[in-house]
Amino acid sequence: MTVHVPEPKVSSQAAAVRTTCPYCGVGCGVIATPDGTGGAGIAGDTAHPANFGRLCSKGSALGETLGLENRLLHPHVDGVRASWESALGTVAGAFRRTAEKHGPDAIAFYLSGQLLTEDYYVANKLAKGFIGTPHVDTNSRLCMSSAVAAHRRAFGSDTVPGCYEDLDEADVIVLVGSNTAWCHPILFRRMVDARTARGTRLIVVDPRRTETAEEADLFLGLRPGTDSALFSGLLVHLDRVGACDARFVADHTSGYDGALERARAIAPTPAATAAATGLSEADVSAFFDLFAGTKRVVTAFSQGANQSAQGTDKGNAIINCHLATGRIGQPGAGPFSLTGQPNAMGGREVGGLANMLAAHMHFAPEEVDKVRRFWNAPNLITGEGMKAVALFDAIARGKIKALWVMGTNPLVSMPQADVIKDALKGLDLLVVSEVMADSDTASATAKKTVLLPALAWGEKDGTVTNSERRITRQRRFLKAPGEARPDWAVLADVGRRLGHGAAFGFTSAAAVFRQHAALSAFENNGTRDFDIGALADIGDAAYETNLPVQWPLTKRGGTKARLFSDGRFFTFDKRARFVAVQAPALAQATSETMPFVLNTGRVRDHWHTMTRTGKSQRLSAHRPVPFVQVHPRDATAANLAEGGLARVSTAHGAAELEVIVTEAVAPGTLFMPMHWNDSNASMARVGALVRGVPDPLSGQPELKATPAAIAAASYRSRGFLLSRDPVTTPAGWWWARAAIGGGSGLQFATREGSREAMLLMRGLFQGLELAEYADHARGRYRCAVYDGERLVACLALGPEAGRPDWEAAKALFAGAVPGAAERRALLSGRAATAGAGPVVCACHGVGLDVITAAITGGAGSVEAVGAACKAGTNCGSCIPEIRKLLPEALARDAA
Ligand SMILES: Nc1nc2c(c(=O)[nH]1)N[C@H]1C(S)=C(S)[C@@H](COP(=O)(O)OP(=O)(O)OC[C@H]3O[C@@H](n4cnc5c(=O)[nH]c(N)nc54)[C@H](O)[C@@H]3O)O[C@H]1N2
Ligand SMILES: Nc1nc2c(c(=O)[nH]1)N[C@H]1C(S)=C(S)[C@@H](COP(=O)(O)OP(=O)(O)OC[C@H]3O[C@@H](n4cnc5c(=O)[nH]c(N)nc54)[C@H](O)[C@@H]3O)O[C@H]1N2
Ligand code: SF4
Ligand SMILES: [Mo]
Repeated sequence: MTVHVPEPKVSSQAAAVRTTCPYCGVGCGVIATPDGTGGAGIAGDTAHPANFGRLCSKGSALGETLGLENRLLHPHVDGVRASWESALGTVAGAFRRTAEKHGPDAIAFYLSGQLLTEDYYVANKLAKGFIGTPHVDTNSRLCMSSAVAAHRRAFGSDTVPGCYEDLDEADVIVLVGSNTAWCHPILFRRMVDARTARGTRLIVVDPRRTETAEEADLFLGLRPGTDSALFSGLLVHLDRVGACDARFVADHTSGYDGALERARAIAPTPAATAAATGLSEADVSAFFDLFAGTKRVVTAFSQGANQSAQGTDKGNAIINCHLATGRIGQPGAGPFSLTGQPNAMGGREVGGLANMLAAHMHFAPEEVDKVRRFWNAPNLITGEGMKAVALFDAIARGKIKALWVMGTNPLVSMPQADVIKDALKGLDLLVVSEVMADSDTASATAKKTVLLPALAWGEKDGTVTNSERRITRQRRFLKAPGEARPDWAVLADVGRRLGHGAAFGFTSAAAVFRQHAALSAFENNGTRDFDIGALADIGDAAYETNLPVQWPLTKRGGTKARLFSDGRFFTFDKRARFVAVQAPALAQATSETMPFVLNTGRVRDHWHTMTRTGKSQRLSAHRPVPFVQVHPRDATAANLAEGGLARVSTAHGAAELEVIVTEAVAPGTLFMPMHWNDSNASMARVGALVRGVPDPLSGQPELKATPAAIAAASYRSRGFLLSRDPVTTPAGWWWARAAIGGGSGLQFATREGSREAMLLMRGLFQGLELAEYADHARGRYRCAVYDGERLVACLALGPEAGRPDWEAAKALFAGAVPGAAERRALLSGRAATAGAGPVVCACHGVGLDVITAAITGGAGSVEAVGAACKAGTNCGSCIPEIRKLLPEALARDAA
């Protein structure tokens, strides 16, 4: 059966379109104004309740990521371009054969919190109801499955009780394992505004002194993995000082005594809490007093809590303290799981995790029966499937024969990614739905490999749900490029090819959404938190215009900004549960050979595996190379210099990274970002290093604490090469590539010297004019390549330990046609004019040197710096970095 999916109208006029940012879970409203040539102007939507017009650096730079370079535009089978007909025929045929020969549970799906709800819904329905495999998991397993498990244990449902207004209305905000200033920047601005407006105090709990910590009133730099001890100590303290809400505890909860007894065993006193967490007793007491003495407390948590082998307990230890004080579902008070991906919540709503069925239903027989009847599903599964770590393990063991990966890049983001890379080779069928042709996972191969081109942000239509349960539309404002199609339509096509025409006859995203909404309300009657029944009959026109809305949104009850305000939860007796948590312990101890704890996470301007933010030169300027943060004490001991290269290794793999020596990390710990991958760095894939011991309850792997070793990596020369098109580096070089104005920028290190570099340039750019400066005795070589007047490449190489400064050369390269003085400057390596330094403010492209000059010139505050050089005046994501440069901060650091 063929179903005609009408092309939604895209006006060629520059009509502004309201849509949602495709990055983080804040879910900011964006107004995109297409320029008619494939690009678009981007602005914050002042009417959107998540951001009121603000965008962070990543959101602001969305316009720079719309280009079609490296896009996957056509289906491919085994590396050869194929028609949709033949590619989907291959997929459906292989699925059918696999199911016949090995059973349907030899087929697996690995999905993503970045899919739209409609994509996710169809994938879940196809797999769990019609193919009949329970093995559907998602990258959200790596992201917030511990928060989900903690919610379910405490509330009987996976409910985020609060809303963003709680952040505006809180008097204390505790951020646990959350680098909010960089990872949820617009929410962070709301928190900082609250501080200005009402004196809200910010407390940051993180083993690393992050940019968020820099802004905090109290920073608790605890030992990795010890959060449960901190919150156990807090529970004991709340009880002791009488800060608990005895009435709420008695009327609306159960399990208090057991949880308290366990907490007393873990951290009976502030002194014991200090000992268990490595904090000072004074800091512990200050935290306890602030929490106990303030009614309006929000505790927001993300990956430092979730990505832990005890992530579920960490979540419950936090929730326990809110239940004990009755601070839940009230204005300005509650536990708040900050979701990472734009549609982490939508994935939970459709049931995209392996331990869920659909629409917040699990596997109770009556739930299975409901979903079976609603879908009229012939092969509905009756129990949980394998969670990500176990799933990839089953692939390695040959239990799974066919895998469909959609909207995620597990060869970078999964722990033990090298093992997974090998495992995929053994699959009979690997299907990858991608927008980029060159992602690490799109480059993987199996016995049969099918690549399916997906529509990207700006090209597709659907909905996403943000951290506060707000459903917002992503709308299309660009034409579909090549043969790319929406993921939901491709999944439905496969469903039809497998003989399920009636169930997969969807002709629009709106039609999928209506069915999803109807299922949420199906025989619900208030038994399930997720109910958007009021949208089950939404017309196409209203789907175009009506949203954003917050769930629940029932036919009769309307919407609620906060849940549990009435003290009624979704357990059978309507009481919330206290949970007795385990004493903290790292999943894996360090050893003599692996003496460091390797922590991993994010930087301000890159998104995950960089397939999109990597296209933006603005975003690539902030942190152009992969790095490892090392404490000065450890750097000295291991002979590591700032800007030099180091090899970080674990039992699973290794990476070579630039060293940042900083007291932001504690002695004995290292921090490495998760973003770089095999297409933009020689050896910096985080997944290769990380062990990933799963939490026993949620299955979320520990990504923040792998035993590791570090040693200097020695190379003879360091340098950079700017070119219009990316240049392939010789084997054995260390390199990292970043987008720069007008081309591609390569930072490299090599065991070769200036002569070899000279030969390389002469070989690469034969027939063009090479202006060269060589001092082989000192190992220096500089070269600028011209095509007529136009600068087409530029290389600098020297023996320095640190990275040569490329800012001046980058500026000239972006200008394309340098004048005489500038040509000389390129060869001398000295800037023709005063340099700007490494970029701090991505929005206005303001460099470190400019900001320091403004401060030296008398600018004594963030505002004054902004007035002097514009830095920090747009999205504000760089304000913590600017504040660190102010005399006050420098004086504090020196003290
Ligand atoms: N710029 C940017 N923003 C993003 C993303 C991105 O890729 N780039 N991704 C989005 C996604 S999907 C997610 S999930 C979020 C993640 O947002 P965050 O959770 O804020 O980000 P991470 O950097 O992964 O980790 C947060 C912090 O946990 C700390 N941590 C490590 N171990 C512990 C511990 O034992 N206890 C405590 N308390 N803290 C610990 C780390 O030092 C780190 O600073 O960001 C979202 N926003
Ligand atoms: N060591 C370590 N590992 C981590 C983390 C960590 O902190 N440390 N964080 C974990 C977390 S929280 C997360 S969320 C994951 C994120 O990890 P991934 O999900 O692997 O990262 P992304 O780069 O966001 O991958 C999304 C992929 O989907 C593609 N894509 C974009 N839009 C579409 C679309 O519309 N359709 C399709 N089919 N494809 C699309 C992109 O090009 C990209 O390749 O990483 C996890 N891994
Ligand atoms: S905070 Fe930034 S990345 Fe997150 S949704 Fe808003 S603009 Fe996008
Ligand atoms: Mo995430």
